[in-house]
Amino acid sequence: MKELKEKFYKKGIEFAVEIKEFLKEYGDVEIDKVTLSQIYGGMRGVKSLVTETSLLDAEEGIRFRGYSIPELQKLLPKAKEEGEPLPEGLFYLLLTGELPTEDNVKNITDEFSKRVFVPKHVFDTLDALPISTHPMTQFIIGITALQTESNFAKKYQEGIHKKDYWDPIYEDTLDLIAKLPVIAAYIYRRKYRGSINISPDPKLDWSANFAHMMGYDSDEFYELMRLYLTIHSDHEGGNVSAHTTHLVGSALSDPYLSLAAGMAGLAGPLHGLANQEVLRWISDLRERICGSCVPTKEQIEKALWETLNSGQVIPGYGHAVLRKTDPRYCAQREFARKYLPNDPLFQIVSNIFEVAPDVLQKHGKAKNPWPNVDAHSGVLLVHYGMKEYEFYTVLFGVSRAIGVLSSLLWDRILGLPIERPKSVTTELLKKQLGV
Ligand code: HAX
Repeated sequence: MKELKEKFYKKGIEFAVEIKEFLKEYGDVEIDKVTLSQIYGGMRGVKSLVTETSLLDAEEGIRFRGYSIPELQKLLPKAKEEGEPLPEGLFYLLLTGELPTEDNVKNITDEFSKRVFVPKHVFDTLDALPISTHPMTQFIIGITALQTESNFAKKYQEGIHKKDYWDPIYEDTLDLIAKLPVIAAYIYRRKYRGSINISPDPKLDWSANFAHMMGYDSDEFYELMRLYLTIHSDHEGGNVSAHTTHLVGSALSDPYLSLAAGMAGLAGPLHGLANQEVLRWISDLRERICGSCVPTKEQIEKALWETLNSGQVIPGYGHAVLRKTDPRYCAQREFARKYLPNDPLFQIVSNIFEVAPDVLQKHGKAKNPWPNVDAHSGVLLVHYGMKEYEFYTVLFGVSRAIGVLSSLLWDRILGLPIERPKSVTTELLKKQLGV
């Protein structure tokens, strides 16, 4: 693992020099103008952040270090031939910008395995919460309780040179990614399986081990987790979970606190919680209409209109940046076609896909009527028996940690400053415009 750390350091300091020169030459060049609508409209489209790990194109979808999801499904090392990529490989790619070898990936798996220990006080903290506590709330509390282990927080108190920040943050990043599945699985087993816990298995890769600790030991579920944890990891820097982690980290809050803040953002229904909302929407529909049947397209269309007319959103549809079907949706759809083509819930999700874009277009509000990542993940999980949809966003969070922590690490090696955009009042804006 020394090799990954050394490689990251070398790439980091080289890139920091490159950026310094870039800024020296072009620092005063204006890139885009900002409109009044953008200032009021959630800063949509305003280029005001740099995130090196991934880039989102409205038409094409996400590229991780330049690679699309189908490309990574071919190029990243796998646990089995023709299988799904190992997210450890994606982590290597995000940190170094290079595709890993099988050995590189194996070293990361081994390293995560060595770092799985979670101190007892974290479990005690979780045990003190009412069992009804939402899994995302438990997850955020679990991460915060684990903050006692932060290398960065300790080093900062001892006094550390700013050029060395990246080193303890690197250690915190690896520790966190290794330990999150243990915390997440503990929450799952505590809430839904009578607190009968399953120990990690050091022979398994990171995703399979997570599946194992939750109690899902089939090759197909392992494959699903590898795909799921790869594709949910990163979605450039402006989304709520990535931006929050970056923002909080910019105050030099350690990676534990920064990630907990990012996860609080992911827990919003317009962001990561949408995956639970999709399943809730489908379950409510089935209950109302026909119990366990497959609702017809007409019934789905009627239910979509009812949701819209009652002032609610269609979960799993729309996106702030994307203007086509999310490739993460497509990757999951392909998985379903391969492993569960006849699953009734897959049939329902496919029927919604046929009806919802048209309804949203007729409704005339959403700029993007196409499905996003969250429209498809639940059906795959339910197929393998994970019906507890309140837990789904925790799975998302474990994956998202790979992306946001990789970016945080890059922030610190590049020496990015505390974030502090300027806010204004309407009065000032009117004065500025002379109106
Ligand atoms: N259903 C109903 N209305 C929708 C909609 C949807 N799925 N998507 C957008 N709209 C509405 C917006 O609420 C907005 O209405 P108002 O003008 O009344 O405020 C209007 O259409 C324009 O919105 P937009 O510009 O197209 O979309 P935004 O960038 O404002 O919001 C969202 C993007 C993802 C939040 C939005 O599409 C949405 O609420 N989708 C449903 C929730 C969801 O699936 N979230 C997950 C997104 C992916 C993700 O982050 N995963 O973690």
